[in-house]
Amino acid sequence: MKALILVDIQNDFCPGGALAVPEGDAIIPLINRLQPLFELVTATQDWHPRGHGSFASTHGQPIYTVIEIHGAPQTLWPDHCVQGTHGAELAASLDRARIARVFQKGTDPEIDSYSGFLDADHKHATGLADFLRGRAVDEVYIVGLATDYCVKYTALDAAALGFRAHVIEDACRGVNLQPGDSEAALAEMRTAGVGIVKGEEIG
Ligand code: VGL
Ligand code: ZN
Repeated sequence: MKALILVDIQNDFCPGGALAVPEGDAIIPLINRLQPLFELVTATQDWHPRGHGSFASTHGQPIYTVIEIHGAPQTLWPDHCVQGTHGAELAASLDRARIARVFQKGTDPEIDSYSGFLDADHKHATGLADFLRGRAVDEVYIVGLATDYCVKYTALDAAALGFRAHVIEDACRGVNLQPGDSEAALAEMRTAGVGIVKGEEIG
């Protein structure tokens, strides 16, 4: 059984948002066309408390500084996807009718969670893996934002957790703090056994 996972298609990652991904909203029409091709659709939602440890403002540091938190490098972001704000809501043009459940992540004030499955410290699960296994899903297709962060870590965890994992590359966009970050992320996913496909190949 195959499932489609919609990663962080939220206002703050779309143009005009607090952490806008270039062309972040351009993927939504394709994703809406893909949804009916899957029996199960789930979504993830970046959902940070105010003063989250991944926010530059929390540390009084410039955005995009990399610091160490609990022994791991952490990029510091503009405040984004704060619980209950408009920026944290799923983008209005995303078709919600077929989304069986939304899994929130990044809720621990101190630990970031790029992956839709597990926090960065790999101690806390969102429940997505159990939900999928409970519905006999063994294969996942991942789309959304951002290719070089949450899509990448969601896909790497999906493969590590034993799902046959694919990323639909034209249904994703990257932050690209450095030019080429998205390409490098796709290469890393491919090396980890994640299939990289195009939307037109699904059907
Ligand atoms: C993301 C940076 C910070 C993402 C989330 O959804 O890719 N990126 N929080
Ligand atoms: Zn975040």
